[in-house]
Amino acid sequence: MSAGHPDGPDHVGWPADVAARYRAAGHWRGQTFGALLTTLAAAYGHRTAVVGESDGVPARWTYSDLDDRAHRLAAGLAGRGIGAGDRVLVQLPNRPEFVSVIFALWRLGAWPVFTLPAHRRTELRHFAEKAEASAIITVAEHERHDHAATAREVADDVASVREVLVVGSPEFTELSEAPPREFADPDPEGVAFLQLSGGSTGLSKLIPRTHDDYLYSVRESARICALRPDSVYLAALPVAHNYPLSSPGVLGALHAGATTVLAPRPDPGVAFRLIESERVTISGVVPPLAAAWVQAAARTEHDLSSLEVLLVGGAKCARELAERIGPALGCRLQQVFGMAEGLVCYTRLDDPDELVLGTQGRPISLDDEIRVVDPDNPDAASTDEVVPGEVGALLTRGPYTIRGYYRAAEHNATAFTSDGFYRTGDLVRRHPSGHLEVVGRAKEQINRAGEKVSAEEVENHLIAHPDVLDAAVVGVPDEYLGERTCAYVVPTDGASPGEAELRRFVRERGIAAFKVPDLVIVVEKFPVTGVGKTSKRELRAALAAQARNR
Ligand code: OOB
Repeated sequence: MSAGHPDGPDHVGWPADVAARYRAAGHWRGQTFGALLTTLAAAYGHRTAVVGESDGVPARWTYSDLDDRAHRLAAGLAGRGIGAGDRVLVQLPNRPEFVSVIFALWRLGAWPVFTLPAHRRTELRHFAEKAEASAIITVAEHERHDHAATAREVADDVASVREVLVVGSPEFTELSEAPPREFADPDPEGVAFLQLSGGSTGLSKLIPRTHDDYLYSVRESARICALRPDSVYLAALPVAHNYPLSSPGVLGALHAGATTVLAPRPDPGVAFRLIESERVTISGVVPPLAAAWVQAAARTEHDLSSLEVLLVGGAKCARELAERIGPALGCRLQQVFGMAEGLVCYTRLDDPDELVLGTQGRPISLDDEIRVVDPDNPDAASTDEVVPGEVGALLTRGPYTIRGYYRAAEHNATAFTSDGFYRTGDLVRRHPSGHLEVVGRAKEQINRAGEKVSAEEVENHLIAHPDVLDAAVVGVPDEYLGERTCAYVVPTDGASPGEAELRRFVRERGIAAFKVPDLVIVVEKFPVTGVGKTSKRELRAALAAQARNR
C-alpha cells in the first residue's frame, strides 16, 4: 500500500492466495497507470491521444503532449503538497485536462476521487469527509453552476481539504507548467483511485480500485471492443463515470493507442458533428441517449459512416431499441452491463444477433465468478444457486471486483457474502452461453437514464423538511428515462406541503439535480407489509394503476 495508508480497516483487499492466482494468470501485471502512460508515449508519441475543448479553445494532444503535461502537472501538484496516498476530489467535465489531471495524480501516487459534474455541495462534502480529501480539483463554471464556489464551501467545512485548484485559472496554468520531475512509482496492487457507487442504502459508497485490477479490466475491455491505434472513441457521457472511463472508455482507448474525443455534451447535435469531423469509430451511451441518437440519425445531415460500434449500457436496453440501433446508425450494437464495483459484461462483436439484442453480455474474464441465487432471500449464501435459466440475484467475485467498500465495515458485512462475493442487487437470468440477461433489480435504487439514485438518500432529504413525517421514494417506468423518481410523502399533522416546495427544498439541500424527485405525491399514510414496513411494492402498483387509468 501507499505510504501512510495501510491496508487495514479502511480497505479490504483480496486474500493472498487469490491475489497470487490473479498474478500467476497474468491478470495483474504489476503496472501502474503512471508507468502505462510512459509506455504509451514511447510507443505512440506522435499519435493523437486526446481531442477536446478547454474553455472553448480547441485542444488536440499527442501521447507525448499528454505525457509531458502529466509530468509537469505532477510536479506542480507536488509543489502544493499533494503526494502519495493523498485523496483528491476531481470534479471535471469532459475536457482534456481531466486526463492530464488523473495521470498526474497517479504519477504522484495520489488517489483521484471521481465525482460527477452533477454533484453538489452535500455530496461533495460527504465524499471529502469520507475520503479525508486534501484537495479538490474543479472548474470555475460548468452548465451555469459555480463549481469553484461550491468547492470552496466544501473546503471551509471539511478540515482535511487544504487546496481548491481551478482548472483554467492562471494559478492552475502555472502549476501545469512546472519543470517535470520523477516520482517513485506507487504500489501497483495498492489503491489507485476511489470510484463512487450508485448507492442503495443512503449515500454513495467509495469504491477502492487498484492499478492492477483496473488495468486488467481496461486492457481486456479494449481487446473485447476491438480498439486499435486507428480507432477513435467518442466520450459522450461524463468521463468520471466508470463506463465512459473504462468500458472501454477513455482509458481503453489510450491503452490501445487510439484517439479519444471528449464531447462537451452528449446530445446528437454535438455528438454527430464530432463523429463526422473526427471520423469517430466507437462510442458508448445509455439507452435514452441511444434512443435520441436513433431518432436524430433519421434526419441528420452529418456523415456518420465512420461509426463501427455503439456500446449501450448503464441501464437496460429494451429489445425494440436494440433492434433499431444498427439499422439507424449503420453500426454494430454492443451491449455492456457493468458496475463501478467491478464486474463488466459485454456482448462480443462476433456474437450471434440473438445474444447481442437479447442479453447484456458475458463477463470480461473467465475468472469472473458468477452466482445466481434465490432472489427472495437477501442473505442467500453464494452457494444457494437457482436452477440454471431461472431468474435470481446476481453475486460476483473476480480479479477486478472489489471485496469491500472504502471505510465501510458495517455496510460491507451485508453487501458482500462471507466468501467475498459482491451482492450486485441485480436480478438476472443466465443463458447457456454464459450471457446474462438483466431482468430487474432487488436493490432500493432507481436507475434514471443510467444515473443511479438511492431511494434512502432522497427519503432522508425529504424527511428533513418540517412538514414531512415520512417519505418513500420509488421508481416509475418512463418511456424516455427508463425510470423516473416518485416520492410519496406523509405530511406532519395539519401540514400540507406543496410539490414544488418539496422539490425546491430537496434541491437546496445541495444534491445532484438527477436526484430531485420527478414526482411528489402527498398521501395520508403508506400501505404496509405484513411486518409493518412501508410496502414499496404497493406504492409502485398504485402508480402503475394510476398510469393505466390516465
Ligand atoms: C454502470 O455502473 P454503475 O456503478 O453506475 O451502476 C451499476 C448498476 C448495475 O448494478 C445495474 O443495476 C445497472 O447499473 N446497469 C444495468 C446495465 N448496466 C448497468 N442494468 C441493466 N442493463 C445494463 N446494461 O452503470 C456501468 C459501469 C461500467 C460499464 C457500464 C455501466
